[in-house]
Amino acid sequence: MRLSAIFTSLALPLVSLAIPVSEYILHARDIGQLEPGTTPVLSQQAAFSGDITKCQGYNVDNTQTSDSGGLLIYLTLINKCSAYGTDIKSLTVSVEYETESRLHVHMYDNDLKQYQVPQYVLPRPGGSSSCNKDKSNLKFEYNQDPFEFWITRKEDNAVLFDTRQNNIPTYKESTQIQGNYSNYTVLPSHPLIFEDQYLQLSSALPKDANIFGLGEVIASTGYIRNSSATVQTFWARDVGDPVDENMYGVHPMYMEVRWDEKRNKLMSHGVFLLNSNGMDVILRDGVIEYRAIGGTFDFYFFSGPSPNDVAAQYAQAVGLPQVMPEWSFGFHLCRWGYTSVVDTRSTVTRMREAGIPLEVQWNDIDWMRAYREFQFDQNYAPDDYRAFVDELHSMNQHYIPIIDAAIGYLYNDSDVFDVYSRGHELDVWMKNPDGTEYVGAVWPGFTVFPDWFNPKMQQVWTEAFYNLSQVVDFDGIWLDMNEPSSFVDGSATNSTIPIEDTSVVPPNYTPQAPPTDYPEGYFPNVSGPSGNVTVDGQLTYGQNGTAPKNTALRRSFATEIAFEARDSSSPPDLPANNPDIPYVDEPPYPIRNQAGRLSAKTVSPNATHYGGLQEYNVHNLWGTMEEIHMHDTLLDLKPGKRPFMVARSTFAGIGRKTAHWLGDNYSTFAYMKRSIQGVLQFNLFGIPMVGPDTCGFNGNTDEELCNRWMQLSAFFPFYRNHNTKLALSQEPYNWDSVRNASIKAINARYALLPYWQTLFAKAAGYGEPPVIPLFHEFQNPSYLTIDSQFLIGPSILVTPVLQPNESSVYGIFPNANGVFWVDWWTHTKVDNSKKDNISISLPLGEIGVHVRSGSVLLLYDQPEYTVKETRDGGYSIQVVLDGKGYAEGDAKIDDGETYPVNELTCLTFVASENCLTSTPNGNYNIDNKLKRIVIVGVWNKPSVASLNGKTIDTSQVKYDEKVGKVTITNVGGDLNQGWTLKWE
Ligand code: MIG
Repeated sequence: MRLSAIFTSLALPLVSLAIPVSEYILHARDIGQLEPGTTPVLSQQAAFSGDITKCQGYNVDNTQTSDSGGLLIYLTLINKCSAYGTDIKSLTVSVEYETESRLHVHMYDNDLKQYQVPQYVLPRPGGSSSCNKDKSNLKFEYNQDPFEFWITRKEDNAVLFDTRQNNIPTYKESTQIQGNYSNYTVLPSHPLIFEDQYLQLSSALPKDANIFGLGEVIASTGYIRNSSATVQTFWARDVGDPVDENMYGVHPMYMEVRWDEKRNKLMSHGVFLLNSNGMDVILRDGVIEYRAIGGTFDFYFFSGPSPNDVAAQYAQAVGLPQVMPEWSFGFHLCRWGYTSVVDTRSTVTRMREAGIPLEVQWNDIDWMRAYREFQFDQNYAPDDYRAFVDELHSMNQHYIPIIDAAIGYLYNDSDVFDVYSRGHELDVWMKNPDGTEYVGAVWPGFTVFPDWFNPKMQQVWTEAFYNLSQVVDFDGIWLDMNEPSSFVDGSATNSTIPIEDTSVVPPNYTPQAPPTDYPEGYFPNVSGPSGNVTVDGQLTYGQNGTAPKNTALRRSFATEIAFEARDSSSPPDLPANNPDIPYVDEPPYPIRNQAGRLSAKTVSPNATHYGGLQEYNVHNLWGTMEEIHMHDTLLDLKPGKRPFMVARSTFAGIGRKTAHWLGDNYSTFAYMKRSIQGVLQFNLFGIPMVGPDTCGFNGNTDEELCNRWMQLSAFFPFYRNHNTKLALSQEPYNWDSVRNASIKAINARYALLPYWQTLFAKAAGYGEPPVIPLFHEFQNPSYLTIDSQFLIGPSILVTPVLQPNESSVYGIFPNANGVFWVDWWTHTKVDNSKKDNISISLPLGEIGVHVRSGSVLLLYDQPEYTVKETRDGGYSIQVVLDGKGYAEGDAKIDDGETYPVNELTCLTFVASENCLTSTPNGNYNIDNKLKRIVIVGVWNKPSVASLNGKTIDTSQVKYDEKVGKVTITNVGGDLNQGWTLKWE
């Protein structure tokens, strides 16, 4: 490729390298190197070598033992290193055995200048007083000169993390990975480096290590990562679901899984680096290398050894996921482009007419006046809007509007925008380095950005939502654009450039024409636009002054509400450590942000927060801090009710407050498949309430893709169909086949709601992920790469068709220890006794859902239009006996809405020797009755069945000999009591 062509097409400033170029230099600003006469950026003029091979690391000076057997190790720099920043000469390594399975190793600067994530953002778990070195399953050992450490799992003597340079392979040549950045994969040596703007640490990995996590990412390899050629960057970024690039969220956590031949078992462990600064993590065969541009090395190690253990131990450390309101498991419908209340209401009506359950209707930014949130578009006039949301509630349905991160700026002196003005008055918007308000641009044009570190921010936020709630009684909130996204690079104004004189022009990214892309294999010139039911994009009323008067546009005195401070929330702790970063705009080590500069498409790292804290250090926390404030606001508005929000940018641990959707995917079969790896990834990250834009966001969908996807997503925790502006309508009523497929899948989903609630209660209680890959349950190394199927808990296996034009699919049906699977709908057994890889027939409109032998599931007996009606209809129990006639299961039942949960009842079910028992335990009173019991795997027709010793009338007992199924109807059982069912 000709270099000059690249240069002219790049909008990046051209820079040249002042630092000497050697083959080992990691410096990846190779673009611009050949352009003479340009001024290097400041950080490159500085005397940093860019050559890590000169660094020799640190010596141990001194150590101290703590009572719990932990350690403090004091380190001194061996030689001047100055690779990409100023060396920090004295470090402390604190080693704490926090629990038997968790070891905390924190390497920090003695001066405490480096940034550390506030407790408010991620409360530290701390240690259990009863844990000590001897009880721990992990062992920390180290060398003195230079300092190197390694961590062993005692149980199997496996070295899990190993910074000894002799054990880590070096790579003097780059390996080709996608993009122009292969220099990043040169790993010439592995010293510990700790500079103000560059921290580096490497650890040895097994060859071909099985790594999961390090997201948010859509990896080209699927859920499993490419451990021989990966550069994973952590810098929150607004970008439509790219492959192998940094994107919305930041979760510097991985799980590694090894096959233990002797034990015949998978041995897994987890590693979490708690650091909010920009970072690259490099994987090459035999090594993982961390490169952070600030902060400290605050590591947590989790001993596993089962994959579920690792996920649970991680969630216990960073925060257990919030238990979600039951209604949020219903079907959600959204799109960008519902132009009015009338338009939105007609969608709700059409869903009901089509008989497709709709639990939650959403609106995108269309509801806002000129995209300015908290003000209403003329076609969303307050009275109409209020009436519409009230209607939804009267039908037991729910409503969620979008809120963007950035707040519209005033256009001129006569402009009115209460929320901006109130925030200006209380001085809560982010600042330029000179103390003026930082002004970027998003949908409303120029915008400011909330400063979540400001102690008054919560008040401004809650007031704004209180006022909104007086019109729209929303049930949850959708938090978009919170990386935060800004469409211009830098601030449009500061103390020397008044906004009137700015040269910055806010771009308009609103799609002007319908997309022309369709799913793979769909040719519109042959087939025409499939399903030509389109939503009317024209204003239906409101022209020529006929619109209802929009009172919300008038200035109302911002309601000042004195909310009582709740115990659960405390104001953000101001940084103990507030470093003044010298090269804040262009750090000497340029992380591989695929947007380019750190400031690209977001707020500049030089913007400041309360107390002078620079965005450079906390960029990756922005979304999560918004979510923490939003959570408090939602609890203020509806005390005691489970908050529900769905957010785009997330940081480690925020599953304790929010759900997440997988962002702007594409209407393609490839992205449908990728939605599975996304759901698995966020289940590993402790944010289990997650799902994709079903039927696809960017581009047009088609009937076949939407049919398959509506069925697939029905088995993900968060189930929402969402679409971009102007793309072909994709509500499930648009095609008959999609309608039928959706109803079928939603009915199965609603029957399974008690099972979902049980899995989420366990996640909230101990951190076990609800949605898991096969290898979490079945110890088989060949299952590690499977991400075209997944499990819901231990008992439900989902096998979708992910290709166009196919009506059957091969799936893995694990058969270890005689396990078999029965079809959810027909109860027919899949014959997996000889092999586990089996083709099943799944014509359009069908998805593989199978129940594992040996399971007892508590279900809702009769799926209805809404979750409430479904719940009110009572329960049923489904048993699938294993080959020995045994099955077990449990259920956790609560009222589905109270926060925090204070009444919960657990039911334990055991089926054995022609007998099924239920044992309740807990304080929640279950009103709804048990209506039906289905037992699959009874191969002799029973002559008599009895409940608690009382014979059940034969008219209530049916037998199906084909699948060996006993069905008992009209049970009328009270689940608060223990009971025994017998059949003979
Ligand atoms: O820059 O609000 O991810 O779901 O429809 C696009 C419009 C802004 C991005 C979200 C998408 C939403 C869209 N938003």
